[in-house]
Amino acid sequence: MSDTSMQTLIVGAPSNGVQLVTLNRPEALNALNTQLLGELSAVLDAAEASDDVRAVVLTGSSRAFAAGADIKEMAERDLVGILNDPRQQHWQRITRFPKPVIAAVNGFCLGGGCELAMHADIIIAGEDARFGQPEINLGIMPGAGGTQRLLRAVGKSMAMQMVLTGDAISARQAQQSGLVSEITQPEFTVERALAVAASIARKAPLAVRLAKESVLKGMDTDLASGLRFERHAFTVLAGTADRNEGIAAFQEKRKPEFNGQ
Ligand code: DAK
Repeated sequence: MSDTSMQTLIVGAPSNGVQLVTLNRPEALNALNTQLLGELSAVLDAAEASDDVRAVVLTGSSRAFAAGADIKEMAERDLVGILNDPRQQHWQRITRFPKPVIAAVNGFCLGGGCELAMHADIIIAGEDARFGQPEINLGIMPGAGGTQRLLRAVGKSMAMQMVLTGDAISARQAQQSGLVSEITQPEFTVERALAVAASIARKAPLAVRLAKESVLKGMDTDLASGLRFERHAFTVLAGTADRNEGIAAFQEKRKPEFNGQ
């Protein structure tokens, strides 16, 4: 199967369990307009339903992962328009996606773009990437989870500095503060993200799903509740065929063949 072109995305055919999704609005540095978010939602709907997709890599261009929400579109929305904003639903869809998502970030990763990257489970960045929440310069503030996810990713002082000054940080600073897990040369960012995604795609899908859910649970609950969730998730996996297969394969000194059961 070949790549599918939507109007604002290029959607790769799943390969080795990994689907590559490329934001494609070069004229606006991949600014996230309603159409792009709607198309991304539709792609994630299909990816969730497909057994061929076990992980998603989300990327932009070498110049920009995404330079934020589309400011020109935002300018047309008044208070009522914001309350009824259809983009809220699309952000919810992205938040609820249960399979692993890896963001491969080069260039500008700003505002809603940085928030989108933070919806991913892992961020791999090119060394020229710039991460920022510049909304304050427009007289607004982050609205797609930036104040909360950035705080959890980089801690209070760095989050405050980024949100209150609007100044961007480098890929190196982002890695030092925990926002990014790996830095690559820009031309290898997508390749590296695909390799990490392929490694995850070879694991038992139910274990991956519950492990992702457990880590995310830990971001918004106390330790005791998080540990309780982990124990339940761990126990559920004891009833899966893939767990039996993983243990049998280890004992028989062969590679496991997981089938998501
Ligand atoms: N929106 C629309 N167009 C954009 C854009 C954006 N965010 N960023 C860049 N562009 C367009 C530029 O207008 C320009 O188009 P033309 O004017 O040529 O037609 C083209 O992309 C190239 O940009 P530049 O000419 O400006 O390129 P430079 O290299 O000189 O500068 C830059 C690159 C990234 C530094 C600059 O473009 C820039 O500062 N862009 C704006 C960055 C920004 O402020 N981002 C935050 C936007 S506010 C919410 C969810 C999300 C949000 C809010 C609510 N809810 C669910 C409630 C998010 C808000 C935001 O992200």
